[in-house]
Amino acid sequence: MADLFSPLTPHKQEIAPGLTLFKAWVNGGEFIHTIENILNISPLRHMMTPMGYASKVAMTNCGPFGWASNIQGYQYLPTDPLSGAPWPDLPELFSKLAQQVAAEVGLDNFQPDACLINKYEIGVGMGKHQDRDELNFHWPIVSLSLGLSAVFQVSGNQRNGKNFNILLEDGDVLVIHGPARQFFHGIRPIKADPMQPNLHHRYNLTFRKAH
Ligand code: MD6
Ligand code: FE
Repeated sequence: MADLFSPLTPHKQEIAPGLTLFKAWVNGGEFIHTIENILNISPLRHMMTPMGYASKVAMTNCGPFGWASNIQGYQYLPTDPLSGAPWPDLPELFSKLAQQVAAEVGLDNFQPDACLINKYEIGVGMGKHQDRDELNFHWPIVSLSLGLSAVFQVSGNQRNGKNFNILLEDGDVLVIHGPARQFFHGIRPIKADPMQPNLHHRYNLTFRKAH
């Protein structure tokens, strides 16, 4: 009950139907060690896009499937193309968080089988896209932000629709499901934070059910 009056009490905001933000939901620091263990097995890399250039965001995966991009397109793969070995295991810390947050929006038994790890350096953003490589859009995408803040721009069902900006800060979790599941969204180039000059990047983890 001591938490009741704490300004740090986590909170939940429904931004639009199917788009729910959980502010300061986790202690970001608790995730960093686990991420570093994954990166030691499947390092971050700049994947080729179908447009023929290397993505500015560095990416890797953990879990039974990993999202991969190459000149031919996007797909979920059971193995890391760099090593030929399975992607690192999905840590229980990750699957528990994803399942708990999905349950908060009324989706019970969400069992993610893929976690895409994105790393952004200062000045790097991500273009507008939809996430539509998963088999069943009933399942949400649960997204965790760590480190530097980002502006997440969402424009509904149209790539060029009116943008709505959502600030994603360290420890925030965003869930996209239902009528928002295929909304177009992107990330504005990440800015340095003068209050945290030793912070040089942002991680985003997205928990998905690929198959
Ligand atoms: C990012 N996130 O936050 C990129 N996609 O760096 C996404 O592209 C995303 O946060 C689907 C659902 C939630 C997301
Ligand atoms: Fe996305």
